[in-house]
Amino acid sequence: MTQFRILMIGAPVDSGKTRPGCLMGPDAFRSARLQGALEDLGHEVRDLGNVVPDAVDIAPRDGLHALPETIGWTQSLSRTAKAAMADGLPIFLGGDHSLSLGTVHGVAAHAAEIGKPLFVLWLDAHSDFHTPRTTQSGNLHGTPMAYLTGRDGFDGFPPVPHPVPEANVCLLGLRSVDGPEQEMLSQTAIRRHDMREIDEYGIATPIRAFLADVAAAGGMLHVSLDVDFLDPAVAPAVGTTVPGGATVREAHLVMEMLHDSGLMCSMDLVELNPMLDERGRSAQVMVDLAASALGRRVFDRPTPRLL
Ligand code: HAR
Ligand code: MN
Ligand code: MN
Ligand code: MN
Repeated sequence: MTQFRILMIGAPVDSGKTRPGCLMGPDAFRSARLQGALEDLGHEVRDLGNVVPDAVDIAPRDGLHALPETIGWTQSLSRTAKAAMADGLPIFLGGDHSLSLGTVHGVAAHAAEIGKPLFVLWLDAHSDFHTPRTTQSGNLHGTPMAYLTGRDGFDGFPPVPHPVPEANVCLLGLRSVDGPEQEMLSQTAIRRHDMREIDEYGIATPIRAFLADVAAAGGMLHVSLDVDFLDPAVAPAVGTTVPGGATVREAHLVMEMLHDSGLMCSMDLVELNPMLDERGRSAQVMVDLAASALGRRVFDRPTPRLL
């Protein structure tokens, strides 16, 4: 098995929504033994500690929760991500999903520098495709995909010189997409797969097609895993639960196929709110999923090809 140099980077971002708690996420992942689980697979793992947000001189804006702080995080995480990409495979321990405004921004800068196309897999109940102009909640964790694909409306944020091409984005697990998001998404080439499609065709079908395209393009893949991708019955520790999510087995299959593909270069683990957890079980399921994405398996065999 390919061994990686894995960099654990804490991103205790809690500014992307009003309900606090995600700032404890990085330590919950540490307490659930993420580092040991990855070392058990033979990887070299370094815990680089937690990032802090840049201090920025930006005015708050009505209707947007904690805008200056979120911009500060975007700046510092973009820099951190770009540097980490040159040094190993970063896993960003969130923190709410607004951290991806920064992590993917930095990963995209790295990809552009080495001349590889960047692909993004967004495992989430939500499309997170609002802009600061369309959001109804004012919660910026609902905006990263719009920012990273180059939508307007992100005044005060770092410019996006390397937007992720729409056709390189795959949203998987959708079951809560607001009206303005539906409208904007319908005008893009973004791949979007809701739970109904997963029910009808199985989760392997869309992910297999997407990974084949990443490989054919010689691309690199960033994976952003939101706790609410999972069904709340198995992962309750998230402020934005939506019933009808992925099962533990569906999520592991995605991770196992990611590992087999050898395409994943960076990962976010986001939205874990330990205040809402039950005996640490959501943290544990997220750690187990990360381990699957990095090679944990029962039998050493290639993916069975049945079709
Ligand atoms: N669409 C809703 C909003 O804008 C909920 C967004 C939830 N986003 C989170 N979880 N990152 O995906 O408020
Ligand atoms: Mn999300
Ligand atoms: Mn550049
Ligand atoms: Mn979500």
